[in-house]
Amino acid sequence: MPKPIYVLSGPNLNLLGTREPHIYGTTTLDEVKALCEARAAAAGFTVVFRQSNHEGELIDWIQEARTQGSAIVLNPAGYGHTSIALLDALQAAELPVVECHLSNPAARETFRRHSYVSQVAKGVVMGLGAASYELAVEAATRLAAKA
Ligand code: CA2
Repeated sequence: MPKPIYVLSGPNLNLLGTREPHIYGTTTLDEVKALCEARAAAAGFTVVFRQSNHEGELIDWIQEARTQGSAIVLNPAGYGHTSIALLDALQAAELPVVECHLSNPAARETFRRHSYVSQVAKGVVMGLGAASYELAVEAATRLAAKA
């Protein structure tokens, strides 16, 4: 059995499906988890699916993925626009990284147009709601299978 795909979500994404559905959709994070598990299973992978509102906790999990995981799917949420520390952790992990976003940050405020995470991501999936996660997991399974 290959090592799992780590699917990590950043701050406020625990609110998914309960607030701002016009931007982030109505699917809850638990439902996103089920979609990711199904997509990974179809390719012979499992997922470790976690969300945190805390930058340091996300960094701890990226460090865990470095030895325990085969790829990382990350929705860094607001930290993508601000966190050099997350970028450093991802660089150190030396794993395929797929960045994902529910909304399309490029079509929103200008401050959302820059992502530190994109610098290390093999690919970015954005703007497709919960399907962004599913497609990011699909991409991660392909990258992990080739690595
Ligand atoms: O579109 C995305 O997935 C984002 O990563 C979401 C972040 C935002 O800062 C990024 O620019 C784009 C915000 C996450 C907030 O999550 C909520 C979910 C439901 C209700 C309220 C906030």
